[in-house]
Amino acid sequence: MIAIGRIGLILLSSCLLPATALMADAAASTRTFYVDFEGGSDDNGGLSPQAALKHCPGDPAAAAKVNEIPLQPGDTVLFKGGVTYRGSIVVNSSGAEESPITFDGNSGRYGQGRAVIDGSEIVSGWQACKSAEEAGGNPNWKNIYWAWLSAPVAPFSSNMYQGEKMCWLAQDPNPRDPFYQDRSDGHRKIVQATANTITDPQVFTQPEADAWVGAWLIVYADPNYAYFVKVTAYDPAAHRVTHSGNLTNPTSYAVLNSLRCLHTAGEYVLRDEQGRQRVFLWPHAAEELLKTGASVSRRGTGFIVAGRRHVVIQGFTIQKFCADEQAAMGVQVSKGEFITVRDNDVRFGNHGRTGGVAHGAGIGVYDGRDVLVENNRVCENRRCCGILVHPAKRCVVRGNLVRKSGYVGIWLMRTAQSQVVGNTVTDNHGVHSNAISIYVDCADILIAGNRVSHADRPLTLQDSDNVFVINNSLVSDTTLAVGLWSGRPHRNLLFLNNLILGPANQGIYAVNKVVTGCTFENNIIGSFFGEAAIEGKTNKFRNNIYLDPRQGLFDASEKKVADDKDLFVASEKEDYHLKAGSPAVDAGADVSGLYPKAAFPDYDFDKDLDGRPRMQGPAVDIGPYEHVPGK
Ligand SMILES: [Ca+2]
Ligand SMILES: [Ca+2]
Repeated sequence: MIAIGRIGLILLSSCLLPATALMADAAASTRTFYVDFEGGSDDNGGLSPQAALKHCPGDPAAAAKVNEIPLQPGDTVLFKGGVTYRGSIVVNSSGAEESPITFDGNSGRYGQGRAVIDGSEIVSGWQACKSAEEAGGNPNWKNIYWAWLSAPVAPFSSNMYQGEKMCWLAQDPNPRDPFYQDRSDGHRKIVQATANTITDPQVFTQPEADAWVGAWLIVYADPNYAYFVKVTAYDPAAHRVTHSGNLTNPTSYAVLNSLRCLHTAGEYVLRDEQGRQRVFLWPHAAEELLKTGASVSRRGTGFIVAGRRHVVIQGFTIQKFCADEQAAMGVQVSKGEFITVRDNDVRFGNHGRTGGVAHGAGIGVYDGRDVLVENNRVCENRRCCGILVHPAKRCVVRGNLVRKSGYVGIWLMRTAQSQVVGNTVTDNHGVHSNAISIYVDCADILIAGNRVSHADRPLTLQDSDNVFVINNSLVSDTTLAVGLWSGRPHRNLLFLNNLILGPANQGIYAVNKVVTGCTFENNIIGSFFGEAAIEGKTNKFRNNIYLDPRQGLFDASEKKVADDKDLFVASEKEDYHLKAGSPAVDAGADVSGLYPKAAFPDYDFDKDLDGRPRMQGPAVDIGPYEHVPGK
């Protein structure tokens, strides 16, 4: 029998038995509660599909008697598949060793497909604009529809969607990719500004004193950050707006949330009128809007697991969480122990805060112990991290797909004895967004078997010790592949069998002057570069291949390969497997003695990135993929 307590994460994360087997063992003495948000009622007992509850125990919107149901170790709360549950769930009980409390959104035995936990509410009652005047003079008025909101939402947490199609606060100039609305691409350069004004005779030309009431600005200013500020006054004669910020060295800006910015399908504007709020939208599809409405986010977090132990959350779609001035979270674990978050789709979140640099996350672990975040798909969360762990001990982030996050894909801070393994992180191009970051006093971290592509800065490390980077493909399409940031010295970093490559042969960028006690072996690296070259004496270099012909070699076992076509099957198609005859084949050393097997006994180090046995042919290859002889 699997043991999840003192033996801890070693067995938990090895996942020898699925959770259903755990539940089956305990089933005789435990219960299944059925939740059907569409067909259930809080007057029911919940213990059969016919007597399903509407709300889950722990939802603040549930009837008092539902929230008084004490969930017990071994209980399962089964949500009806295919049903959209509009609510937030605060897990209010703990399971026990071998008997977790399980929240299940896709058991296959109740409803069809996944249950959806949704942070939004539908806005209906849409009407077509009947004149330009009704649309604030907008020449596109024939495409614009409007509706009253039942309660106000803040512009940056409104997070409007038409079904699965994202809408965004109207912006001028139009953002290049509205998902990354806070990027400065296409912003206007600031010519004249103070800490709280912008003067622009090209843009602020309207004679009406109320021309920019309700508008917001995204302003880039020191320290290289996007600030969201509200327009508070407008002086037509001076072509100047005053805003709520107090900014140093503003460099570029965009205007938002004005009908003057509404130029394209997907954009919307929120206006306060007569004590109510009206939304104007140029819909993706007008017929669909009139039939099914659009959604705005009303809740900030899907599942909150605070101070609980032995809880499993699995099989859900968790979407559209965003609230005013809150860090958005699909799943938030705080002060939780022995928590598993598995096989969920966490998507369409957005971050509601306008100030500060704190961001939300699809899945956030705060002060967690023995937490497993496994096989989730965390996708399209704006201004959010994919998976944020800060701080934690024995946290395993494994097998997740993290795609299109607005901020860092997977971020560990103040975390120890933890793993980031077997994840795919891609399409990660937000402001200051690295794909995987290990920062602020992390220690004993395994980064292995991850595939990062189409990302700014696939891996960045700062102020952390004993970080083991093994068998990863870390490819950037924009910039450096690995950043060793400044701070205290980097100590005992181990890089084995990685591909570390950015455009123009960028590789590992070292800001820090002191990188010491580190080992780089069997890697394919674009080059080392940066403000402080890593030096060869206090670090060990063996059997690395560099693609930059200017790269100096640290050790006689290393080589330069000027053309990546000699190494890979088809790098132009992003196929970085080694081709037959590649100088990387059988050119590595056996580094198995360096693997941190004692610290991570459940990880199989003897496989390459494809899961094949590491040793093929007479010797180990360089890079993450072992070439199969004869192929
Ligand atoms: Ca626009
Ligand atoms: Ca080989």
